[in-house]
Amino acid sequence: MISMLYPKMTRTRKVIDLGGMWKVYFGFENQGEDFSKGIPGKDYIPVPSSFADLYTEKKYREFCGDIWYETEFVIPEEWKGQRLEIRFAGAAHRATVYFNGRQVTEHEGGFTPFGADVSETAIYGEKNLLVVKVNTELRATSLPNGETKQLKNGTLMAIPYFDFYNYTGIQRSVKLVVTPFTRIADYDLTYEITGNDAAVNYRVLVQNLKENQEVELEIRDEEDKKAASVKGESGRAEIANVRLWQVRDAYLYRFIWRVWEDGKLVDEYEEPIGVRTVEISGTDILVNGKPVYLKGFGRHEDSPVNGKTFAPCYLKRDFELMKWMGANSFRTSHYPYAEETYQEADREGFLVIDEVPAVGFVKRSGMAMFQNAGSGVKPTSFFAADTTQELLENHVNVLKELVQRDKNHACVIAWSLFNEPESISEEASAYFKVVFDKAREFDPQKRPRTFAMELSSGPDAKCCHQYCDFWTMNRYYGWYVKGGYEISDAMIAFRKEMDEWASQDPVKPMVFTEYGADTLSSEHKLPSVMWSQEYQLEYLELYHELFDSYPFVKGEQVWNFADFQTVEGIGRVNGNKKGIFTRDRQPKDSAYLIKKRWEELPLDYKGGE
Ligand code: GCB
Repeated sequence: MISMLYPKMTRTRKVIDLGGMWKVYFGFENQGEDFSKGIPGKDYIPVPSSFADLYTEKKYREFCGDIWYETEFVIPEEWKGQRLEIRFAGAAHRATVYFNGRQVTEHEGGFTPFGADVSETAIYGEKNLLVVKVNTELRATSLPNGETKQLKNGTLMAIPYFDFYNYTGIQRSVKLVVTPFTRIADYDLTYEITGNDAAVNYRVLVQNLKENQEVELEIRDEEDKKAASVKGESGRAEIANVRLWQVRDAYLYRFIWRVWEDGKLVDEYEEPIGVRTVEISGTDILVNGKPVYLKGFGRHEDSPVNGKTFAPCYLKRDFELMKWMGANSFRTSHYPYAEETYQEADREGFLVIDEVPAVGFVKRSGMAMFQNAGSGVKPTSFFAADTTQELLENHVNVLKELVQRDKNHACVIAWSLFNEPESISEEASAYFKVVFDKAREFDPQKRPRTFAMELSSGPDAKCCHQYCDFWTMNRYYGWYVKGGYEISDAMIAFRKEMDEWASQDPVKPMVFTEYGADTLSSEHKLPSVMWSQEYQLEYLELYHELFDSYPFVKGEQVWNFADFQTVEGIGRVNGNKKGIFTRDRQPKDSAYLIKKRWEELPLDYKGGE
């Protein structure tokens, strides 16, 4: 098993970043050939990167199929006897890894880490060859969901059932992690807060732990004072006068795990950890027992030229902009983000709804996808396919990897298990039950679970929203449904729907995870027309009025933080333009409107109502 812990240098561990320019080979004519012992050609590409926007020819941008990557490096003789792991933070959508010509692992899913123990396959004191085959196809069994078709000229083309661009490749870091064979591989934390004190219940997994070895947890505060110290593979650490992690007021303790043998340090690992609780009570979302109102965004990992490459400058800029807006939360729409995003959210006190890449579970592409929200057509057949069982296995697996990776982050307050799936058939219900139960089973902190519901998952569609601990809504009344001059009718329909939600038993907290209008930053028009900045402002004001009039609405995450790349077609003008910021992160007029509102809304807005 590889460890999902973020790779860190400590007194007992080394981490070597293998990123840089790697040789690459796009199998235009040679799909299916085996290059595991070395790849042809002379083309080099940055790792990590999304390849799509790097080249000048369309055949690269739209490439679909197998891409081969290769790099080589020397492993020093003195590392013999230690455990060597090659760790990929994410390669989309599936990868096969070969080390010195031998297959060492394969992985399905583009947004969670995987890797292999290569201690045995390594050649010490000499050059080692790392080859990776990445397959970029979308499939009926893949998360995200889609299909791959063959054009008449033989070329493969990915057809996503979602609108964000299908950026692929080795998009996140690749690291060589050197640890002792006895190593800290995983740990779980849960908290009980009583008065000024906190009890931390923990369980740590140490691989190859010997009988004469002892495990220790030491907790130090931000002033580097010891807050607690306990021994054993599981137990309870008491922190007196605890300083809790609060929304936009983060406090992080250092949790240091050690393995000792006869007074000698065997392994050491540490992470900054925020102590906090999360629960749902009536129509409130409680953090540390107090109601919170979510203000923020649905986002994407998307930026010019980078595509979905993890881009640290955009990470920093995005957090600065979110803080400037008065935001306190976001959803990782529509897939697990790079690990560094959650680390930053922990430091900045942001609340994160962490989403599984279960998007496109309606089997619609192109214009049909955009028009759906207003069509009133209820999709019912998605989960009745022959491929459903395999899809479910992949879904549960990626969910397991996600929870394992992110479970100790204070910022993660909920799991979003799907985005806009078909949710009204019996088959859907059976499928949802498994996924929701698994989320509960995997998460030691038992965080609230939800799925982002599109219009056909309305209050009448009882079969799936019953599984949610809180409701999350994606709504486009006034955009896909009766846009422009008809928006007054759209808002009447919207209020009718809201009244039906208000009469559910029980009523649960509702967070709007999407609402927005495509807006070209170049367009002004008085009076407004759709796509103008004025229309986005009018649309948002109507939504704010509606949110304010329903006490159980406990959050608003506008779609989208920034304009982002989509597939080409008549429904999108070189990208989705619902951003409050442009793709290069400059504000549209709407940013000032929302900023004013969010700066005024108290954190406990409508708490207890
Ligand atoms: C949605 C999807 C999101 C799209 C958005 C839109 O409902 O969840 O991925 O980008 O609508 O703008 O159409």
